Formats: sequence, structure tokens, C-alpha cells
Amino acid sequence: MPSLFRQLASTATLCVMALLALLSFIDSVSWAASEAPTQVSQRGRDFQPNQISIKRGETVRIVNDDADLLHHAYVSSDKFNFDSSDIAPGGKVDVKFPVAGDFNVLCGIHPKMKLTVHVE
Ligand SMILES: [Cu+2]
Repeated sequence: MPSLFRQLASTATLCVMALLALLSFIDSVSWAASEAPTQVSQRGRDFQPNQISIKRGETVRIVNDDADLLHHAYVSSDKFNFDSSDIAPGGKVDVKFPVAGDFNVLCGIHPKMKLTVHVE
């Protein structure tokens, strides 16, 4: 029965296409979720780099790479505030920037440390 065979073949083709679409959707979702944060180092009493540009909703990971210094990171603005509390040597903190604008990330322990984050 060729017509039944054709029907089965087209049903199978549709199933395969649906499965492929589902897999590519799952793949794109997991890629978006696992997007690595922009990393900034606290080293030599400085943020390195000290100027970055990200998109709204993205995360900046601040890592204290000074072996013997305590650091800190905070944002104080009318749009967005953040306070990490102390960051021990080797410690890290993730800061998510939910709104667009230009923000200064400062260290409460070393007043000369400044990171400028431009959020598109
Ligand atoms: Cu510091």
C-alpha cells in the first residue's frame, strides 16, 4: 500500500523535523543561560580593566586577585545600588546591572579604585 507508506514516511519526517527544532531551541536556551560574565580583576589596588561596556541585564564578575588585600565593591547611584561587603583575597562577587547607564563601581577600602561600567 504505497499511500499508507507515504503517509507514514511524511509523519516520520515531521517528527524528525519537530525533534530537530526542539533540540536547537534547547541548545539556544542553554547557551544564553551559560553566557560567561564579564570578568574584572582587583589587582594592585586597581580594577583591571577599569572601564568596561556591557548590555543591560548582564553580569560582571569581580575577582579579588590581590593575595594579601581585602577589597570591596559598591555602586551608589539613583538608578541602581549594590554593596558586595568585604571580598577576601581570592574571593569573587557577581554584580548584575539591570538598568542602562554609566555606573562607577568603587572599593570602600581603597577610595582611588574605580571601575566604570557602561550599560547599553
Ligand atoms: Cu580595594
